[in-house]
Amino acid sequence: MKPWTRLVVLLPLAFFMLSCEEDDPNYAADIINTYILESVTELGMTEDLTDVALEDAVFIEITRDDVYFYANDYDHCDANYDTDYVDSFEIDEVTETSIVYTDGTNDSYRIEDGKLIITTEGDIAVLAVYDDAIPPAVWSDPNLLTNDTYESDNSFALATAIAAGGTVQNHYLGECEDQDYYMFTAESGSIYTLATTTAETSDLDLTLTLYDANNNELDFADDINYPINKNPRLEWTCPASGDYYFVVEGFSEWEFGDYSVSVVIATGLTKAPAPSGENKTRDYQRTNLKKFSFH
Ligand SMILES: [Ca+2]
Ligand SMILES: [Ca+2]
Ligand SMILES: [Ca+2]
Repeated sequence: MKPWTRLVVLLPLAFFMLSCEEDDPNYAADIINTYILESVTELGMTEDLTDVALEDAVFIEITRDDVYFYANDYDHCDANYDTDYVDSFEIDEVTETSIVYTDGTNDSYRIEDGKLIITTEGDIAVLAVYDDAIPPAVWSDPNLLTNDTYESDNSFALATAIAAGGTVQNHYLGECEDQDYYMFTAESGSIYTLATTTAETSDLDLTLTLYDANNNELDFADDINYPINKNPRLEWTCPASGDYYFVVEGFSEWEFGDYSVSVVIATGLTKAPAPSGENKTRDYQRTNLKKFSFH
């Protein structure tokens, strides 16, 4: 209901009841909602975020008193962590065109095609209404990851088969102790190189643990060359033909990002190519989250 419509309906009732209700339009009611950040325009450049996975999305909740920002964060892994938002600002009042904060700053807003459009110093954020619960469950449950087509694979029973011929698979390590299990078939006496690769700009720090068919640990690798290359690489001579497993996981629980993995027969210095996707979107959004803290 538009503010003026509400006035038309409510004012006669107010007069009838001889009440002293305020007759100012309640503009706050028009913007109180939960939103997902849909696009950001900075310096005239628009970044469309409509296809971003929930793992990397930014959510904004506007209540009568505050604006809350939600971004995926390792703190969501902690069951005792009781503040889900990463930033918040107290609202003083909402006018027809502005959100005024208690610190004296304000942002312009308008509603267009059901979307809330915020303008801050010439930059624009488009917020679409989000109907599901926030933060989304995927932020704390690696089994729900939507941007890793091999999930769920957090156990030996769910291990992904990978050929020992140099096939490269692209995976995503989620926060909150995502583990990616792999199974490959090896031949006695052959030398295998198990390795991950990440984009040069990635901070992802992975480890790799090798197991036999009975889930006994055989070997472990962390960094090729810390801190320059934090990928694990394991060279291993197979003692007996059969199936073997390995697990790729983060060095710490707050690691996240894209990586590639390969198993190659180490006849030379075969190197897996860099992953096709890197996690730039996430970094970009983090930058913009600060920008669109509205201040
Ligand atoms: Ca994964
Ligand atoms: Ca996994
Ligand atoms: Ca590592």
